[in-house]
Amino acid sequence: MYDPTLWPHIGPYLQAFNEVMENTGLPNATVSIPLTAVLVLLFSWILLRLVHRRRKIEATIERRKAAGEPVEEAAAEAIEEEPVEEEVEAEEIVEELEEGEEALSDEQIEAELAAEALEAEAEDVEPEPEPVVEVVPPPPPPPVEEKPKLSLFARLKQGLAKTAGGLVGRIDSVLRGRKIDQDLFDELEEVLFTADLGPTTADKLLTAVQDRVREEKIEDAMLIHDLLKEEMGKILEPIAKPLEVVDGKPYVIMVVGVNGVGKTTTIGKIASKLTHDGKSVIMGAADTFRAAADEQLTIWAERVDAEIIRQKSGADPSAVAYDAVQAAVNRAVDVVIVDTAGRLHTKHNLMEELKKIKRVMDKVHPGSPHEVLLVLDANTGQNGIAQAKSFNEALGLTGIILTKLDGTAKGGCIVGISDELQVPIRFIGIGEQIDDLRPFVAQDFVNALFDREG
Ligand SMILES: Nc1nc2c(ncn2[C@@H]2O[C@H](COP(=O)(O)OP(=O)(O)OP(=O)(O)O)[C@@H](O)[C@H]2O)c(=O)[nH]1
Ligand SMILES: [Mg+2]
Repeated sequence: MYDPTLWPHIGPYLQAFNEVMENTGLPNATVSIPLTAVLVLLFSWILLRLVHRRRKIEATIERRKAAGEPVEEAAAEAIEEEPVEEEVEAEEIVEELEEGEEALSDEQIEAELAAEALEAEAEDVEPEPEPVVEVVPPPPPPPVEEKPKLSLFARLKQGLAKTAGGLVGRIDSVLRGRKIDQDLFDELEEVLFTADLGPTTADKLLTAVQDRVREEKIEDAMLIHDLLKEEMGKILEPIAKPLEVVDGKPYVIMVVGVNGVGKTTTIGKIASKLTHDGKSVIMGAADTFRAAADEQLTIWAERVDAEIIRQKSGADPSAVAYDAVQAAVNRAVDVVIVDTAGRLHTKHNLMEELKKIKRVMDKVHPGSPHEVLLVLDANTGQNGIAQAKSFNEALGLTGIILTKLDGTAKGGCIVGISDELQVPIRFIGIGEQIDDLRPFVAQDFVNALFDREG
């Protein structure tokens, strides 16, 4: 109600206003005027904030475009800071600008794609990557695995899934309910020839099985499953020989293979085993070709407490190998492991480069390298046989390491490789972690390959 002592000067106007308000059922002027004023101030403040934020986002986007950086991050930055209503606005502004303004140049797009690829790669191996500040970040060793690991047998089985599914399943379906005759052997031959074993080994296996069926007068066709398993074990047994580092002062190991098979990771794993056994290790970063390859190896060296010898990117890999072996000789280091750039086994010049690296090592430390290890990706299947043959012809392999047997792979190819080349299998890689390298045990491998369960 109107109080004349409280509002002496504007009394008549307020009284009239009050009467109108009372008639409409709204609060009297003593309440409504301050309330209106507060509301007007509040709306003005929100409006000012929105305009201010919009300007800030536009300025950020302009700055990023000028620097050739992705504009989405500007929106993301803005969105992170903004309350929910403003997220929509930030996204709209980016869309408007992307649509309405002139497109980025090809160079800028290419630069962005390259940066994106590198970021994706970094995210792949590191769950919480640092903000990307380098143009070419090294692929770091994978983070320490937290989830419980499968048993070695389970991982082997998983790794052989493609071979086993294609081979053992088909063998059983050929054998089931059949009498042993030439037709059955013809069908078995077909199955073995199309498996990852390779034709020569398949032929050898079949002949051995036929001989035993005849000699042992076997009549139950299902027993052929066990015969094949035993014969495969016989092929693998002699070449299951783990790496033995003898006193070479230094003992020199050269690691080769095609791109991305796991050479550098495997070197890290081997070095870890060796330093754990109390051996001193020098790593030679002779992959001077791939950007940041030496950084990748450096991370492993730090992790396993090994020393690293490296030169600038693009340097002659033989020179790095020379330095590494020489340093190890001078300092009486136990083992040198030389990493090399991945290369296709069909590229003549690149294979010649490997021969040169090998020759140089022999010059510094006669008789070295003591081990030339070929790393093979188990997913390669039969192409692994071709790779192994080429690298063996060029370098004279002393051992093979079969990696990525933990994934769905085609590890059965190792039977063919072993049979045709007679090169020992030193290790199998069953994961990305530092301790995911195991000696190759022929019987475990065959059991996993022929396991019918699950
Ligand atoms: N699952 C699994 N991944 C592996 C294994 N060994 C290596 N890797 C992964 O394979 C990828 C390539 O490994 P690298 O060690 O960089 O391969 P590389 O042969 O040195 O590659 P280049 O030097 O580029 O030729 C990485 O992501 C490794 O973590 C393994 O046994 N199992
Ligand atoms: Mg490498």
